[in-house]
Amino acid sequence: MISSTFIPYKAQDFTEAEMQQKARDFYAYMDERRSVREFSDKWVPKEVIGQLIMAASTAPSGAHKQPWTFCAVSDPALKKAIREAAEEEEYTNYHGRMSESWLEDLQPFGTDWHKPFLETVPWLIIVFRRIYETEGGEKKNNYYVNESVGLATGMLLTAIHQAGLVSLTHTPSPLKFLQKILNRPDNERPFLLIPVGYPAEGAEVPDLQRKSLDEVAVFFEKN
Ligand code: IYR
Repeated sequence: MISSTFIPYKAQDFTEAEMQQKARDFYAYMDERRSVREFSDKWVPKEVIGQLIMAASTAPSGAHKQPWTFCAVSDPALKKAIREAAEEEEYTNYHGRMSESWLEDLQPFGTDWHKPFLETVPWLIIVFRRIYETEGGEKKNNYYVNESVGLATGMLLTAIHQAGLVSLTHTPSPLKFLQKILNRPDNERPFLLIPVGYPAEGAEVPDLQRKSLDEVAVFFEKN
């Protein structure tokens, strides 16, 4: 329950020069984050995964409902079941369900329906959207669920990066099989599947260019 009392906000206190430096450094650091598809099987402790999830769960959310559930899977039998179901859907995607132009757009990434990393990686985090809560036997819809869960997931990816680990934002589609395999309740809907671990030795990533500031921002300046 949210308390209706207010407490002072502890403001951070940087000089403008410090702020400039921090902004530059953080951009440079975030620019090193890459989606990785080749994972090592090296173990990552459960406590670390828990802390990363707690960082994600600090995201803002509609009416502070925190409408997310993060399922963290290291059980080999479950990882195998998830891999098999994901590969079945992806096989259909790559053999007819995705358009020619979509397949063309994916060419540079070298993806196909094989998803061995779903078993190799120490942890799979499956993010669920909680579309409603049941309070006193009554269904109450959550607010801005997609926005909230998208924000939390972005913060999760940031937390994973700053811990020195790598992840992949994996979107097997449709995702419904995750609900079944993990036996999640009706108010939860799968959102994303995120393998988390160390990169495999010699892992490679596509040589991508990111858009410039001019391409992604428009400033409407004061005089
Ligand atoms: N979900 C498929 C296909 C895929 C789609 C997009 I858009 C990507 O950026 C990458 C992959 C897969 O995971 O292979």
